[in-house]
Amino acid sequence: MKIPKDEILKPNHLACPGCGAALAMRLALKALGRKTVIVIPACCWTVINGPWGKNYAGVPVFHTAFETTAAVAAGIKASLEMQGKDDITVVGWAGDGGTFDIGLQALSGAAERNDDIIYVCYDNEAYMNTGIQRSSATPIGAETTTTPAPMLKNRPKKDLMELVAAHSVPYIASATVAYPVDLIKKFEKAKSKKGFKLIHILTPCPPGHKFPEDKTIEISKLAVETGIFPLYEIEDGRYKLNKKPKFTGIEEYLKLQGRFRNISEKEMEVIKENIKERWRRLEIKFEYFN
Ligand SMILES: Cc1ncc(C[n+]2csc(CCOP(=O)(O)OP(=O)(O)O)c2C)c(N)n1
Ligand code: SF4
Repeated sequence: MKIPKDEILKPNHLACPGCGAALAMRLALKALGRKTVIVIPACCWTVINGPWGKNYAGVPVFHTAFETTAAVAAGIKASLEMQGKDDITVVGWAGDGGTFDIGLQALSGAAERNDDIIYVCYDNEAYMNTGIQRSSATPIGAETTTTPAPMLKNRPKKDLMELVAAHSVPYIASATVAYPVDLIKKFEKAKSKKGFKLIHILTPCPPGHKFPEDKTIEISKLAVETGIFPLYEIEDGRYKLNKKPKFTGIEEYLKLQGRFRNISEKEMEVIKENIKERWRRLEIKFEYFN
């Protein structure tokens, strides 16, 4: 596969060094192209895109209220269609707080109506923009400012893919910045399909997850290899695994990130059990719904 050379995301954006969310946008835009409108709620990406008058994304961006990403994206798409502009892709681009929690109602509404948009959740597993508070995407054992040690996050991460799958939409995929070709292909597929598409991207965050800024790719790769972040697609209800994990390196993944520095042996066992249990359920789907 040829990766498009066009760099739509401008290099002087305002992300922290090593930001997975900035890299995710750079790769996504390569697949989406310049005929794209992006809707962004309150999140790190509001800041990354620059202050008033700047627009480092390189395509039109509509900044909206936290709760409304999917509804606004659906409205913009409907308005473009009414004007006969059918060749513009409209993307809702929100963090995990704006997707798993605060924007979930609008997301569910757009998915149920099968609105013709791509909804992207860039998942840095906490509310990073406002100072690293726990979201329902934060994994078990993570330290955040609202789950300080010794009261670490004690509930499993919400399963966004399966939640959206319950709406019977045409396309759902997970991706991460460590696998750029896979990510770009998924955006190309989402762009080519009509109806509601969800892409869930794991985007490691150096200050939030507490790791050095040159470890973003290593960490996102380990997330897939350990089985912590499965790479798969659900296309018209059919499940397809994109990368089989080795199921090793869990300790290394956790050790690389300061947010897990206070986990106990017991919490480590819970994390491993959760990975096993999730894969037990997923493998049934890969086998019987393919
Ligand atoms: C209704 C509402 N509640 C709270 C806020 C404050 N706020 C702005 S950004 C943000 C965190 C966003 O977190 P997430 O969606 O995970 O994106 P990230 O910052 O991690 O990229 C919060 C709580 C707001 N703008 N609007
Ligand atoms: S806090 Fe994290 S997600 Fe936000 S800009 Fe910095 S690295 Fe990116």
